[in-house]
Amino acid sequence: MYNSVLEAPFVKGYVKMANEGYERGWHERNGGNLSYRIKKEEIESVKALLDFSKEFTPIGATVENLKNEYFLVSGSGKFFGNIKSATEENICIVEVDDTGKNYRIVWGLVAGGRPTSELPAHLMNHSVKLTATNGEHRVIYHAHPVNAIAITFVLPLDSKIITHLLWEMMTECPVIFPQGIGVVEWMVPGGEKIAIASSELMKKFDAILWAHHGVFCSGIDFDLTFGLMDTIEKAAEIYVKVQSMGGIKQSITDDGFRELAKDFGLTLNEDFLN
Ligand code: 2HA
Ligand code: ZN
Repeated sequence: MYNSVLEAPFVKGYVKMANEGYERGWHERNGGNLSYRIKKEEIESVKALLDFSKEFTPIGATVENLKNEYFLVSGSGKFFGNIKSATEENICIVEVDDTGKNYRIVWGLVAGGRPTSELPAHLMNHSVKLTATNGEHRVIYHAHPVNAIAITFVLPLDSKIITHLLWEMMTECPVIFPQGIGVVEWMVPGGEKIAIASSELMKKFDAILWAHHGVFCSGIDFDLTFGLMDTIEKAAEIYVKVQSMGGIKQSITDDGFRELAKDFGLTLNEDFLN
């Protein structure tokens, strides 16, 4: 159907989002990673261009409900800033085998390399979200936005406290993340422990703050997932500015949040209200 995988709209959407994140300054060096669970019809549209000759290798996690799924993912050690100009060198399509334990690269990373070091976290989050959203969510995005990281040095690492403050920072925040944000204490990245902690929280939340590291977001498509990251980072930036002006003097009340929820038809996470 296409002469090159690069022509497929899902690849173009991925590249646009990765580049936007880079331009925001959320991806220093090789920071961050992005994965997309490819739709059946999308993978069919490029199947003739894929290479199925490589061996399967262990994921480092078991994701049974993702068996035989395909993902577009960034490469380990690759720079987001290069994805737009050298797409095939920096991202790849991986296929999960029929046990959900192994993957192989079927396209991309043409100069060599492996998928993101956070592949276990990405696939475990996809696995949880596939179940939790009935297959609606397809994008998992990890970035290193400055202000969201900064607040984890001064606020208690508590999902309720951080969510409530971010909700207060901009009226649209509770509309965009009504369930709130989960917080994971500092852990070594890339491993199974952080992947398990994140995927546990992903059962409830669409966004997770990794203390002193970054943010993981889940969403239906590229725009919504990017928009969630952008909103969280903007709210965190407002908080940093408010603190630098002497701190909160007045704010939105919990009754205000409840009114907003009523008018907007939202179900706000009551655990995070007082
Ligand atoms: O890709 O962001 O968490 C580098 C990272 C690891
Ligand atoms: Zn990271």
